[in-house]
Amino acid sequence: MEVKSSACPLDCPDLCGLSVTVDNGRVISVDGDHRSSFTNGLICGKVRKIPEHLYGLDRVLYPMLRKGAKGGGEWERLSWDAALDVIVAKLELIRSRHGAQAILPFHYGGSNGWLTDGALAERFWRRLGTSKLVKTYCSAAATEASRGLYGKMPGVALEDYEHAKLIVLWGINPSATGIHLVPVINRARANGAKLVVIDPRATPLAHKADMYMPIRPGADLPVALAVISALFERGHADQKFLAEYCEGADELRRRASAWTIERAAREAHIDPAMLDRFVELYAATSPAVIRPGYGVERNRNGGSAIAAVLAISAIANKFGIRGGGFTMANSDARWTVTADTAIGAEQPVARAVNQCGVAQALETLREPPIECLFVYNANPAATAPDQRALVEQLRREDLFVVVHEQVMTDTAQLADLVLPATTFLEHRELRRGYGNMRMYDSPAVATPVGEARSNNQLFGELLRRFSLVHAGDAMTDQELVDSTFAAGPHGPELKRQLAEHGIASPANDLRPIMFVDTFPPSGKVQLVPATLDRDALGGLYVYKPDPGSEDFPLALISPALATQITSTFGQLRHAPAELEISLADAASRGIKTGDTVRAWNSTGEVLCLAKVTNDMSTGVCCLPKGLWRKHTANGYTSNALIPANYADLGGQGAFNDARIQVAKAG
Ligand SMILES: Nc1nc2c(c(=O)[nH]1)N[C@H]1C(S)=C(S)[C@@H](COP(=O)(O)OP(=O)(O)OC[C@H]3O[C@@H](n4cnc5c(=O)[nH]c(N)nc54)[C@H](O)[C@@H]3O)O[C@H]1N2
Ligand SMILES: Nc1nc2c(c(=O)[nH]1)N[C@H]1C(S)=C(S)[C@@H](COP(=O)(O)OP(=O)(O)OC[C@H]3O[C@@H](n4cnc5c(=O)[nH]c(N)nc54)[C@H](O)[C@@H]3O)O[C@H]1N2
Ligand SMILES: [Mo]
Repeated sequence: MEVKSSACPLDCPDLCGLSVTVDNGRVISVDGDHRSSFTNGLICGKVRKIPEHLYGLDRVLYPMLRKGAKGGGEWERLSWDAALDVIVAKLELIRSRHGAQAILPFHYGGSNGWLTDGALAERFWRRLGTSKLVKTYCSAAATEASRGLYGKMPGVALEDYEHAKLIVLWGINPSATGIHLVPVINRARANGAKLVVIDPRATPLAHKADMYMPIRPGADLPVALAVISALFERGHADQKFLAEYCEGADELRRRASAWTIERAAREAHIDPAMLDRFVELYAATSPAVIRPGYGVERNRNGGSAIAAVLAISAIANKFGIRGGGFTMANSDARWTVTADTAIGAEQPVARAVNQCGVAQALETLREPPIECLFVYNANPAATAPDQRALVEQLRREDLFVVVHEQVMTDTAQLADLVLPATTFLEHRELRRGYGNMRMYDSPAVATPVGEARSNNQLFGELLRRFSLVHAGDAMTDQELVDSTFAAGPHGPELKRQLAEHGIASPANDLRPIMFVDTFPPSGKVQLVPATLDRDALGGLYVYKPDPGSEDFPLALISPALATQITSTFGQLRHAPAELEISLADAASRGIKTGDTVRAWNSTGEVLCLAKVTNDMSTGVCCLPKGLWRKHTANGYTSNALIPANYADLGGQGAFNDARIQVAKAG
C-alpha cells in the first residue's frame, strides 16, 4: 500500500487536496489532505466513494462501436487503432462533403483541470476549423455581469467570511455545493455574525438563518433594485465612495427607483417588512459580505440580477475591511497563467453554437448541417435543456456521435462510438480553484482501468492522424504544463511553489481586502456598464415579469444534489427521482409523498415520485439537476421541462425559469 497526493478537479469551487491510498495501481480509499487550510482534511462523501466510480460496472473499458439501433445497447468491441480509423474516416468524409463546420465538439467542465479541459482537444478543434461551442451551461451570465461592473477584480476570500458580521447567501447552497464554507460560516456566527438566506427553497442554512426570504425564482432583480433604491433614499449610500470609485451611480439610482420595497416584495412573494429590515441590517453592519450563487443567474433576468446584487456592496460601500464586499467565481482574476498558452492555436473564425441550444442547432442548422457531435467532459443528454428534442436528435441516423467517457452515461448510451476515458486519478491534472484560490499539479496515482486513455492521449493522436502537429508544439502533459508556466509573469513562481509545497497560491495576496489591496482594473466600478447596457436582452436592469400562466403556474428549479456533481456519479444513485412540491400545491392537487406524479409543459413531460415538503415555497417545485434518465418512470428529467431559453446576458441557459403543471399520475 502506498499513500499518494492528488487533488480533485471536479466542477466545484472548493478544490480539495487529496490523499489516496493505492495498492498495486488500484485505488483503495481517498481522504482529504491538509495542504490547504481551507479544505483542511475535510472532503465530500461523493469523492470519498470514488473507488465505486472507478471500478463499478458502468465503467467504459474499451472502445465500442454501435451495433443495431441507436440506444439499443448492443456494442462491438474495437481496438483503439480501429476506433481511431473509424473517426478519421468519418470526419474526413464529413469534411470533404460539407467542410469542418459540420463537426461540433461538445464539452464542458467534467474536469476543471487544464490538462483535460482545453489543451490538445481545443488545439485539435481550432486547427481542424470546426464549429465552435459557446459554453453557456454555467456562470456565463454571472461572468459577464461581474466583469462588466468590476472587471477582473478578486472578491472576498472564502476564508475571510470568518471576519464578517453579516453573511448574505443569495441563491447558493454551500451545504451541498461548497461544503467548506459551512464551518467558516459557523465560526463567524459563533462570533456574532448574522446570516441571511435568499432562496426559493429552505436550504439547510436557511433553517439556521437569522433571516430567510423564500424568494420567487427569477425575482432577484426587483429585490436587489429595491435594496439599492432604499439605500439611496434613506441616506445609506456612501456618496464619497461613489464619487471616487464608481461611475453610473445616478443612472443606477434612476433605474432602481421604480422598485419600492412593497412592489419588489409583492413581485418576489416575500414579506415587505422583512425586506425592509434587511436593508437596515445591511446598512448598519460591517463587515458585510454577499455571496451570490448560481441560483440567481439561471433565468430570464439572471444577468441583470447578478449585476444588481453585486452593485449593492458598492452603493453602501461595504469594502475596505477584511470580510466586507462580495465573492463571485472570479478565479481567472487571480491567476497570471492560463490554459491558452498550452493550447497554442488561435481560434479561427467559426460558426458559434450555444451549448444550451444544442438540440435546436442539430435540428435546424444548415450550410452545413451538423453531422458529427464529438462529446467529452460532458453528458448533454442529461444536462442540456430540451432533453426530449436532444435525445431525438442524438438518435438521428445521419448524425455521427462520438462520446469519450469514463462511464456509460445517458449520452454514451446514444452514441455511435464510445471511447474509454481515464479519471483524474489515472491521468495527470493541473488545476486552479474558483472558490478556494489554490493550484495543484497532481500526477496519475492509479493504473488506468481497461484501455482508458486521457483526453490528451486521444486528441494528441487525432492531431497526429490529421497531420495537424506543428514544429515546437507542446504534446506531452509535461510539455503542456511547462508551456503554461512559461507564459505568465508569475509562472516560474507557481512552478516553484508546486515543486516545493505541492500547492501554489496566486501571486497577489490570498486574502485581499477589496478596495485596499485590489481595485477594478479600470480604476472604477461601472454601475451601468455600457457593454452590458448594449448586450442585455430586454435592457440592463429591466425586469421581465414572471412567465407563469394559468396552464403552467408552478416555477421549476433544479439545484445541485449533494451526492453528485451535476450528472457525474449519477450511475451510482439507485433512489428514484423525487419532485419536491410545497404543502399547499400538493394539497390542492391531492398529491401525497410517494405518489407518482406527472409534471409537464409544452416542452416535455416527466413521470416521477412526489415529495411533499415544507422546504419549498408555494408555487415552486424542485427536481434536481444531474439526475439520469433511469431515475424517472418515463426516462426524462427536469431538463425535458426546460426550454432552450437564455438569460439576458452571456447566452446563459435559463435552467431555473421553466413553468410547469403537476398532477397525480392517473
Ligand atoms: N454537491 C454538489 N456540488 C456542486 C455541484 C453539484 O452538482 N453537486 N455542482 C457544481 C456546479 S457545476 C455549480 S455551478 C455549483 C452550483 O452551486 P450553487 O450556486 O449553490 O447552485 P445551485 O445548487 O444550482 O442553486 C443554489 C440555490 O439557488 C436556489 N435558486 C434557484 N433559483 C433561484 C432564484 O431564482 N433566485 C434565488 N435567489 N435562488 C434560486 C436553489 O434553490 C438553490 O438552493 O456547485 C458546484 N458544486
Ligand atoms: N436541469 C438543470 N440542468 C443543468 C443545470 C441546472 O441548473 N439545471 N446546471 C448546469 C450546470 S451548472 C453545469 S456546470 C452543467 C454540467 O453539465 P456537464 O458538463 O454535462 O457535466 P457533468 O454532468 O458533470 O458531466 C461531465 C461528464 O464528463 C465526464 N468526464 C470527467 N472527466 C473527464 C475526462 O477527463 N475526460 C472525459 N472525456 N470525460 C470526463 C464525466 O464522467 C461526466 O460524465 O449542467 C448544467 N445542467
Ligand atoms: Mo455549473
